[in-house]
Amino acid sequence: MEAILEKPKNKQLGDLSDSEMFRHNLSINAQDMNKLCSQLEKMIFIRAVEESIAELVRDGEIKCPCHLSVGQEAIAVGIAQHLNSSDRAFGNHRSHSHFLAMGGDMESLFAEVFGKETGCSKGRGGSMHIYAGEVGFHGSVPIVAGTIPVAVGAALSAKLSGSNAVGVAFFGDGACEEGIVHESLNFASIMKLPMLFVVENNLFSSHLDICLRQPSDSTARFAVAHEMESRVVDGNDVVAVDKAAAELIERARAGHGPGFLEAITYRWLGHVGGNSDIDVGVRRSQSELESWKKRDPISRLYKALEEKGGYTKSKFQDFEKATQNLIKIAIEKARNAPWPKAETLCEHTYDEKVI
Ligand SMILES: Cc1ncc(C[n+]2csc(CCOP(=O)(O)OP(=O)(O)O)c2C)c(N)n1
Ligand SMILES: [Mg+2]
Repeated sequence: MEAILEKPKNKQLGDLSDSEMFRHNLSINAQDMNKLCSQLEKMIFIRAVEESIAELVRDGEIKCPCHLSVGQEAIAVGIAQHLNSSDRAFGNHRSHSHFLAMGGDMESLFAEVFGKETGCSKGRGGSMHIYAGEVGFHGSVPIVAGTIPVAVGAALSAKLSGSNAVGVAFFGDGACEEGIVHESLNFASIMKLPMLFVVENNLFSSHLDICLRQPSDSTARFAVAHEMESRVVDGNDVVAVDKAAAELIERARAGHGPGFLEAITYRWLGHVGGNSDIDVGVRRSQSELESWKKRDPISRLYKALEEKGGYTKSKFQDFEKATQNLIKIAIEKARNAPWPKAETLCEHTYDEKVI
């Protein structure tokens, strides 16, 4: 048992997976300042929502299992920027950030995690089954890798109908250990589908380090195996994610086939729930966590913007305050919303609409 817990050194990501590296301010020269400010505010917003959910989970008021993306916000924000409501994006068990970055309604997310009828899945889904089809987020499912072939199907449908939409699957490094991922990559590649595979490689699948599960810590090798265009980026750098997403999505829309974006990151909270020190019953390394927090996607962008005079501390505080007010209202509305009626239990099981 001891031998298994010793971390092997199969690190191909190099500095990208080294928590001591990439703590410098982002390089934002030649970037559109308004876009960066909007990305910063989206990340602050997502983190504030998830931190509120974490608190409500710790207090026992939210009872459904919640997998939070605190620390990983730059990935959803950098990618959602390039998507629109006719695209078909799919998430996984950790998808609040995808839902919110794509423009899903925050009040309906709170109502959903409270299990209320006004929730985005009418209170039947909870945190792991969220949906905002109106903005192009076609749902999340907790079965690891379960949505990936569905996203590929959506990309096939977009191609066959001649639309300019792309399919997007957000998934984790752990999902790459499911066979369906490789079938999906192969099919998307051979059919040249307008598809983006996004691996949020946070180096863990619940409590297990990727180095204990795979012969390499980088998943982009699977894209290479399927002759697919890929990028490996610092997932805590929204500028890098944005650039890679722009390139891969543009290629896909132009009919040049699918792309694979591996974004290296780290989650600040445990696998599930609102605590930072526990990962499915196993104690996490607090020193590693503290080290990764120094690569915070929000403070890195904020500091870079502040240095260039693009954002100020008071603007940051005002935005946080306004966000907290919106969250407070959303929580109160969720608390007061009705539960789904027992007699409607079997409703909304299937959606007759074809996406
Ligand atoms: C098919 C399947 N196997 C196992 C699980 C249990 N499970 C839930 S999340 C998870 C870890 C997934 O890790 P990763 O894909 O890296 O995503 P992360 O949690 O790191 O965001 C596991 C094993 C599951 N939900 N579905
Ligand atoms: Mg993971």
